Amino acid sequence: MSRVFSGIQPSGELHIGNYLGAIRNWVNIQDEHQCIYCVVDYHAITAEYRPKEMPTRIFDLAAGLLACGVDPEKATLFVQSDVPQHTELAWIFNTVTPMGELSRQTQFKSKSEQNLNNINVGLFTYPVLQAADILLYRASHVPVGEDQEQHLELSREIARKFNARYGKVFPEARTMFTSTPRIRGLDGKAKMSKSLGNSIAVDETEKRLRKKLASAFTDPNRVTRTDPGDPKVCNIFTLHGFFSPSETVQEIDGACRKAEIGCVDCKKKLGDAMVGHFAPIRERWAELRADPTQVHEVLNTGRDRCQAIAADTMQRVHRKMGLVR
Ligand code: AQP
Repeated sequence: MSRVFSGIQPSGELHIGNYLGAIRNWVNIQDEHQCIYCVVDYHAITAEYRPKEMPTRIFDLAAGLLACGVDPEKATLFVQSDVPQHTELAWIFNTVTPMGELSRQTQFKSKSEQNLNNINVGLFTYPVLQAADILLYRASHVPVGEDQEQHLELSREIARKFNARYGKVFPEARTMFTSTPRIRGLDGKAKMSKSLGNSIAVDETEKRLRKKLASAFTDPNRVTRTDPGDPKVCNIFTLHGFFSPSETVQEIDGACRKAEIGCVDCKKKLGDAMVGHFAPIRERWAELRADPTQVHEVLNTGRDRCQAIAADTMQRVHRKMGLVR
């Protein structure tokens, strides 16, 4: 069984970009791989946040992941700050990471534009900590969305640099994408993202979900109800592909092209399908919120397993680097 690692930030709502771009994969592969999933709270602190809210965010995200189908019998779920070796290895990786490569990371550029008042060093070295997250567990595969590909390329380079300088410890982790690694937001253009305000949460109430869908952009060339639409460019149609039965998707495809269905009805059908899809997840999530001990037990078990692997990796790292007495 190959080892898989992936993480998600407790930086706000769990949205359907996270769900379709990453979490779906997390759930699908847990039978065939040894999966380690992490709530990456040290990453989340690179943006402004309220410390008082963080414990709830961490708990709620962990509960949400379990509700989405992460199975603690099959996969390990834990919180990053419970395993101090993440930051220890990140420091070591700082010493082999080329400054030039780090400066070329596009996420740093876009995040710093969004946070002009708080362009911190942690935001800059975020990909180094991410490399440490993955390589601490010597993971060979990382299921993520397309936005993370550049970071993963850097993690491979860091592994190569470390191995070349000190001797082989780390594999070069490969990226695992879902069939749609980039989910667009309600604007139909940009990546769905909490910070862009174009997202739909997994646990949206039915009322809010329908309201958000009503505001979503469709085919920009379809101006009136009688214009034929092009499902290929419509984000609502893309979402039907995930949530509606294939017959409905085919019907909508034909009807939209012939202007037999308008965007309002098309969105209503999508709303029906999404409400049905997410109902069991919302229900399970509510149960877990009501019984926090279950979630804490899962996270404690995850912490213990991960601490053991992390200690083993750091022992190998220290030996190779001569950091021993
Ligand atoms: N729109 C997306 N399409 C596909 N995959 C996505 N992911 C995030 N957005 C999309 C994937 O979700 C996983 C968790 O990533 P994260 O914790 O880094 O989430 P995020 O980047 O915090 O999500 P946001 O909404 O984009 O946050 P902000 O706005 O704060 O930057 C990753 O595998 C990611 O690829």
